[in-house]
Amino acid sequence: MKRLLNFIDGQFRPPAPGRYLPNVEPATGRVMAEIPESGPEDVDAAVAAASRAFEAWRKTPAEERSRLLLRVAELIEANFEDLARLESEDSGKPVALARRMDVPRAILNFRFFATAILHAETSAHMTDDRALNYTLRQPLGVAGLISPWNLPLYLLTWKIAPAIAAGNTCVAKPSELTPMTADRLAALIGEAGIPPGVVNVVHGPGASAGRALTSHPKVPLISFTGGTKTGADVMTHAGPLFKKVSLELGGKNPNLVFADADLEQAVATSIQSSFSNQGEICLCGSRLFVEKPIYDEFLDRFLAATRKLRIGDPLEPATEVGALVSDAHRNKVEGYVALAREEGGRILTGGKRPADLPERVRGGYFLEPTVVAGLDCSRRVMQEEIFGPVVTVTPFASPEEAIALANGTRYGLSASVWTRDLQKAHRVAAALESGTVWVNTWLLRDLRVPFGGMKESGVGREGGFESLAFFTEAKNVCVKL
Ligand code: TXE
Repeated sequence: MKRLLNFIDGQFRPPAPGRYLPNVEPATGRVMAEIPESGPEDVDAAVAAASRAFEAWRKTPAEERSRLLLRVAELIEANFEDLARLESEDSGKPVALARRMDVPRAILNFRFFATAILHAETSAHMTDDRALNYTLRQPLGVAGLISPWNLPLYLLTWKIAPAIAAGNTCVAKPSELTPMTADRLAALIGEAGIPPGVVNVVHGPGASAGRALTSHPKVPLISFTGGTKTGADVMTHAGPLFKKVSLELGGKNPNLVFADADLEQAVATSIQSSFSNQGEICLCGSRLFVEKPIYDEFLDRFLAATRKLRIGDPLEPATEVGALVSDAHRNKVEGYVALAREEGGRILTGGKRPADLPERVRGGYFLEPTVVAGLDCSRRVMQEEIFGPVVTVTPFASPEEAIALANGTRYGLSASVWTRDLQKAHRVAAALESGTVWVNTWLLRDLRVPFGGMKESGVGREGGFESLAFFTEAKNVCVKL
């Protein structure tokens, strides 16, 4: 069986405690690899390597850093199929989705930041004829990068690429549930010629390896994507050390369908936004609100399309819904389905483990796409992030009511609005408490735009120059004239 190692100072090394954790393939329930159960000693070694590498890396010309990052993108492209398959096996997601989204985006992340640094500008402020101020943007040192299991390679590269493009070195801690593509990426980074110590990967549980990173005094910035509760723990440890912190957390995203929407498009895209990646995307629209005049028709079409989704072996190219990431996570999601019934909701479709799965995946963590109606918006099922293939549907009577319902949670990550009325679209978009609002679309991402959440969905923004700003320190130089 494959045994993963940490990647420290350009070499694969066993963890200091010598202990390993099983890594399970969610579609089968079988152990597919072992991963290091790293602790503070391993994080210390990685931070020391990253600190040593920093002085030379920060002085490496942008053109050279860019060339090396582009080389990583080429190598990911050359290993496209392997990475897509590995991501699917490791996370339970359909391989078709990994091919369409995860791997292309990993390539783009490296290309985007490799070229962005060639176009970076800085600002100057003249203080009348008395002084010239200019802003230096300098890397901070060792960046701590903690990523989740839902989009493993996609989100890890979204952090590594801007961090090192800006001249920092890093220690990355991928999710212990999905370590496989991070391990492969580490090898490709070495092969690309990125100097030893610039990128280090430490595997292991959040409570040991993750926390060792957030509380490490020599790691001045942390970029974290994961659950809101974990985000609070990151803040608790990073706060007293005054680290720069960026948190991308959970969502309970509203999807508002007005009566004048293009119904066919709204239904087709809402199926995607509800069930893509088994609902395990922080941007999934898990609360669907539909204006009363079209509620019945929308629901009929939406339920018919939900029932048609092909659930099965993630490695089959035609599969649209794969397995949830773990047994524990499926239990959590099933707990919410039971809670929906207790809270007075009606399960219109789904809610069960699928029957008749192919032989290979009978032991996997599958759950049918599930639609729940009839819940009051104050109920827990409508307030808490479920992060599975479960969507609620609720009718509304006016734009004001839709906005109030949409904003009525602790979260504020993203929202979708479906309408053909341009003015209404702009008005509603402005009123939504949400880091991103999509109008007549979902998950259309331009890497230049600011990305992040309001309220308990996060702190800070990444994306484009916002990422480069996060991964650098702005220094004002004031010269008297
Ligand atoms: O994620 P965790 P979990 C949500 C979703 C899910 C819930 C819990 O609702 O059901 O969070 O998921 C590392 N210090 N999202 O518990 O724990 C961990 O090892 C430092 C939303 O699986 O947040 C992993 O690398 N690090 C989300 C990363 O944090 C710690 C994606 C995320 O894991 C740590 C995932 C600690 N104390 C879950 N504890 C999104 N917004 O995309 C854990 N980690």
